Amino acid sequence: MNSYICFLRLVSNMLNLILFGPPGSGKGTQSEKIVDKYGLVHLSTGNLLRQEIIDKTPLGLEAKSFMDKGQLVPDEVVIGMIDSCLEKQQDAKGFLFDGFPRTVAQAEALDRLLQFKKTAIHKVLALEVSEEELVTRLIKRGETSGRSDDTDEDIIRRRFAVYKNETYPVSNYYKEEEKFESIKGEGSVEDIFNTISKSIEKELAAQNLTE
Ligand code: B4P
Repeated sequence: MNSYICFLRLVSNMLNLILFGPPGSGKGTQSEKIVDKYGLVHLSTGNLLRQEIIDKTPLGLEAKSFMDKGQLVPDEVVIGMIDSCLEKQQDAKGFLFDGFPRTVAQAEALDRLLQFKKTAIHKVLALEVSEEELVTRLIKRGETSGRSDDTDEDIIRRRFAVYKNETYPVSNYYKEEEKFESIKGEGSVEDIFNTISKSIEKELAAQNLTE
């Protein structure tokens, strides 16, 4: 199916996806390609928080103290941020949530926010990558990104511990709703994107959003 047809079909119905996975699993990398092909609105809490830091807002200053230590930013801060983004995007054909939800409380809040818009999450695509590969990727990104949370291996390892304790349980939340799908996140960016595209197109077909 070509992306133009996909885009047109989405006008009459929303498609809401979550890209899930540990730090450095390629969520940001794959998100760019997904929103480009399917015309979804990209909501990355990591990007939104980094922009708040650049703008030196009070929210950004609060967030920075957590992010620099490899911790999660408090739920109420992140949920409030997503709420106001959803409000501003009344005409969206659908959303791609990247790096959100990261706790079960965030997942529950997202369900409530989408219910308010008379829609829901349709699919959670989870990128699976080994921890050693993740560390290698993040240290490499740290050499050029200037991100303070990528340069120190201890902080990177702390982010994985936070992922296991606080974020991994979110996968069970969506498994119970039968919305969860694992995607092999190692290999070339293009091959991973092809697998993701196949899964999205299956979902579009299931929703009768195909030709
Ligand atoms: P995020 O911005 O979400 O970033 P991330 O998890 O570190 O990385 P991502 O998975 O997007 O990886 P990328 O594509 O860049 O979070 C940063 C911080 O913000 C969190 O630690 C937390 O403090 C805070 N935060 C964000 N959301 C929050 C929330 N909801 N609640 C609370 N706190 C929150 O890829 C990584 C690297 O790998 C790149 O260099 C890329 O080029 C490379 N790469 C990608 N795909 C590859 C492939 N197939 N092969 C080889 N390398 C690849």
